[in-house]
Amino acid sequence: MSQNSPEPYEPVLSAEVRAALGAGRPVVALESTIIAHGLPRPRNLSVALELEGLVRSAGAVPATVAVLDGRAHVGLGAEQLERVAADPSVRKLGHRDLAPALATGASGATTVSATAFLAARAGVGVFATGGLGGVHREWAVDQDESADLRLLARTGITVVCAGVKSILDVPATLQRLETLGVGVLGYGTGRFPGFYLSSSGEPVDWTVHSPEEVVEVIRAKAALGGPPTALIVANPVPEEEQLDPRLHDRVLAEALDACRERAVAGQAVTPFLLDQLMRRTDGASLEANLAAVRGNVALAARIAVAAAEPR
Ligand code: PSU
Ligand code: MN
Repeated sequence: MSQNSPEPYEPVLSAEVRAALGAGRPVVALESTIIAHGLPRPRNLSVALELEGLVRSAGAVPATVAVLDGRAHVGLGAEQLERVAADPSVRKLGHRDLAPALATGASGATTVSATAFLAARAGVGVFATGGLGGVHREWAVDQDESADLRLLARTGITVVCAGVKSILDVPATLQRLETLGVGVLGYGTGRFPGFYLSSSGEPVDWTVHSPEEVVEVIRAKAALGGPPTALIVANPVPEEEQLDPRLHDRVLAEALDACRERAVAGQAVTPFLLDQLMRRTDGASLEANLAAVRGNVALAARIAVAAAEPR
C-alpha cells in the first residue's frame, strides 16, 4: 500500500481506490468498527475478507476505512486489514476522534460517523454497514445518542444498512432522523428493518425495489442541491436468516439489565450489548448480524455499479 499522500493528515487512498475513483468506476466504503469491535476474533478477519470479496464479485472496488499509526486510510491492503482485525490496541474512532488519533499517531477502527466522513471526503458515494447507531433506550437517563446520526445529517453519502441496531430505541431514532432531515428508503419493504430482525415494526415512508430506483433518488437529491445529507437505504435481513423474534426480545432485556448492572457507558455500550446478545443466543445473533451485513454489502455494490453506469 503506497503512502502516496505528502500531507501528513491527508487520508491515504489505496492505489486501487484512487484509480477506480479517477476513472469513475464503482467503489463501496466499508467500516472497520464492526470488524474490530463488533465481531469476535478470529472470525472477524474472515468476515472482513468475505465482505471485500462480495464487493469485488459485484464489480466494484472495496474501500475499508481505518486509521493506522496516525494515518487515515480509505482502502486497506491485506496486512492492514489483518491488523485491524487482530490487534487489540486498535481503538474505536467516531468522527470526533479522528483529529486526536491522527495527531497522536494512534490506530483505530472507524465507526459509521468516521467512515462516512472519510469516505465522502475521498469521493466515495456508497457505504455499507450492519446497523447504524442511534438513540439508546436509556436516553432519558444518560442522553446516549450515537454520533452517527448528526454526522449523517451533514454528509452526502448513501448508507446501506439493516436499519439501526435493535438494542436501540428504534422509534426515537427514526424520529431523530426525520428531525435531522436524513432520508430513509425501505428496500423492498414498507417496514423499517430491525437489524437482527427483518422488521422493527415501524413504518417507513418510502419504498424502493431496485438499485436503479435508489440511484434515481440519489440523482434527484443531487439535482435539488442544498446542504449535504445522507440517504439511508434500509435493507432487511431475509426472514429465514433473522434471529427468532421471541429469543431476541428475551435476551435483549437480559443484556440491557447486564449493561445497567455493570454500569457500562460511552463507547463501550454498543460492543458490550452486541457481545452479550451473541453469548446469550449461543451465537445465533452473530449469524443474523452477518447475514444482514452480507446483504447490505452486496446491495451497496449493486447500487454503486448502477450509479456508475452512464445514463
Ligand atoms: N453494525 C454492526 N456492528 C457494529 C456497528 C455497526 O453490525 O459494531 C458499529 C458501527 O461502527 C456504528 C457503531 O457506527 O457500531 C455505533 O457505536 P455507538 O453506538 O457507540 O455510536
Ligand atoms: Mn453512544
